[in-house]
Amino acid sequence: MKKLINKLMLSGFTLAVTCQPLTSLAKNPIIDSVFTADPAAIVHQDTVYLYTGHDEQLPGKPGFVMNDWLLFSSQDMVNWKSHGPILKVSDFAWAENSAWAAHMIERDGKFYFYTSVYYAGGEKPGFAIGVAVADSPTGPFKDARGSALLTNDMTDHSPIHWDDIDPAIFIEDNGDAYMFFGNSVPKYVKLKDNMVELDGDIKVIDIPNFTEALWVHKKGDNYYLSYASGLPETIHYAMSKSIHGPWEYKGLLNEVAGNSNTNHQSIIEFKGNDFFIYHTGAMQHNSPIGIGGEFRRAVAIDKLEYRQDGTLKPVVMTSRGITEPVN
Ligand code: FUB
Repeated sequence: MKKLINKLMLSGFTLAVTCQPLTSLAKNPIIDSVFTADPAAIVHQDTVYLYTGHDEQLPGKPGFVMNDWLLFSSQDMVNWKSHGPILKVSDFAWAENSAWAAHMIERDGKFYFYTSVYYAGGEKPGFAIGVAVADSPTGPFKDARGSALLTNDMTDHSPIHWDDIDPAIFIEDNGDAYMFFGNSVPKYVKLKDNMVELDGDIKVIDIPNFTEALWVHKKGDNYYLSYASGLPETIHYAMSKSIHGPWEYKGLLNEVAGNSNTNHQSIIEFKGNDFFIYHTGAMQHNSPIGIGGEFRRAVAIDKLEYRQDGTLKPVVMTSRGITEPVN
């Protein structure tokens, strides 16, 4: 018996050692060398480019400290390469602080990076949306306008100064581009073909209990509008047959993400697999950068599953993350 136990322990040990490279690379949060938040991913030439915010707050202190945006890439969703900061608030000469949620989209070989930043100028100081552009997903990025694309004085749906944040861009098959955005009141506006000017009125979207973090994606002929709701935030979604709605509320997509009041999703399909990318405050205390929290968030990835009728199953958040490389 003792011999058998020894043999089992030995084979278990051998297995653990053999599997280590795979399991140690696959985990949630996916990056533990820096705090990352507000994921926005794109797929370009068989590579996932994951843009994130960068939480720099000290443990136990309140408030977001966010000065730049980071980029990571992967060819298999398991191994991630860091490209470092790709843009900082000070690259927008008109912006003051707060590198909040951003979104990336490619059009005609150019890469447009839309961001939320605080702008003290104008008639109504508050959060604004800027846009930077590059010829490659890794940059170098530069302010595409030299001014904000959308400022707080351009909307009056809410009295708060952070109601124009969290841009999410969607380009229709016919080339029409739209920017979804907002906190408290969800809104969208058409963009000109040059992607750096608004084209028409800002419209309000009818979805229940909206807080922030809009994300639009399409699968087949269904449009999906996901968003953060309540506080602490859970992610919910609605579906439509048109980018203009009406949006039919479908329910909960992701529960409160551990130890974080905010939750912010990015949804991609990569090599035929669907992924839900989000952030949590669940960084372990013994990580190289210490414990996570509300202002020390970290990006995690789990699978996204569709039902036969096109509706989405609630995401199962895991600490193991994506364990099998996607090839
Ligand atoms: O990271 C700062 C803000 O918190 C983002 O803009 C929101 O989506 C929320 O995650």
